[in-house]
Amino acid sequence: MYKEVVKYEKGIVLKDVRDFELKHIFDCGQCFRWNEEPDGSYIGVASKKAVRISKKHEDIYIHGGKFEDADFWISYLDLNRDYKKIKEVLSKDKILMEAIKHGEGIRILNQEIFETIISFIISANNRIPMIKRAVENISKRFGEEILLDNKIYYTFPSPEELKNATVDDLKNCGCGFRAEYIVETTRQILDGNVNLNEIKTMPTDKAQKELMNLKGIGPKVADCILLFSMGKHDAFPVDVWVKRVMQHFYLAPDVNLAKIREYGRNTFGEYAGFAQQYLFYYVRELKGKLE
Ligand code: 8HG
Repeated sequence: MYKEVVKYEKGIVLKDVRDFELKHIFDCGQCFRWNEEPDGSYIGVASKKAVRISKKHEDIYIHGGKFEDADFWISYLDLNRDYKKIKEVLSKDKILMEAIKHGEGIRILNQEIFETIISFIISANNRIPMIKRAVENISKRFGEEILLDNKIYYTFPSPEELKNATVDDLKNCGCGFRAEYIVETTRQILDGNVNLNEIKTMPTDKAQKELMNLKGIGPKVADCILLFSMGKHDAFPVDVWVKRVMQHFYLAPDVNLAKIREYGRNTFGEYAGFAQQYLFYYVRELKGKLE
């Protein structure tokens, strides 16, 4: 929800945006290419565009953003969605009410599919700073240079650009044992034996199964891809953090991942993905305090 887009000398402004906090959006775990600057703005690269985003009152400044890309940013930042309504519905649950207080400005970004696939393959058994480093290294090595304020940034490579990357190259980027999965998955996508655009149109459970035909993609990584790049807001990715919070507040301690996923999807329905994100951000803050 935004009122209008206007130009200013350095980019564009999206006026009167509600339910939007930079820190909540860019540091809630859904993305790996946004970094906070000393003044509280965030610089990032999305779909071959480098920008610096800041917020003043209710206005979002996209420094380096082109007017003709306004629709891209509105979609990327999910500004056409009414998060007030989502939060009202989810706040009926007491735990979520707390989680939402903590991350009230979260929005689920609409990210590029291939980048999200590779990033979440790297996320398996990994920590966020290490994931960010590996994704950055891959971009430096295989992406294209772009400039913002005379500084060089790098786009995330397309499948074609990543085609010639070897297992050793990717290990050197910090991907570890996941390097082989990335080489194989890139090949599978280029061969066309997995059609990502078709998967995007499938219902969530079927789409999850299809994505799991790609090397290095299990149920949880698939759910992240569905939620963060395919608009499947009923996906409920269960990693160790979400598992912990669900077992602590909602379920028995011995319930397995598949059951937690099912419970999350049944309880939160079309908003399961949003619920998951508020919980993920909240529980990482609570950390050791749960046990
Ligand atoms: O946004 C995320 N949701 C969930 N459920 N898991 C995530 C997100 N982001 C993210 O990095 N992870 C996973 O959490 C990847 C990795 O296994 C771990 C990092 O702490």
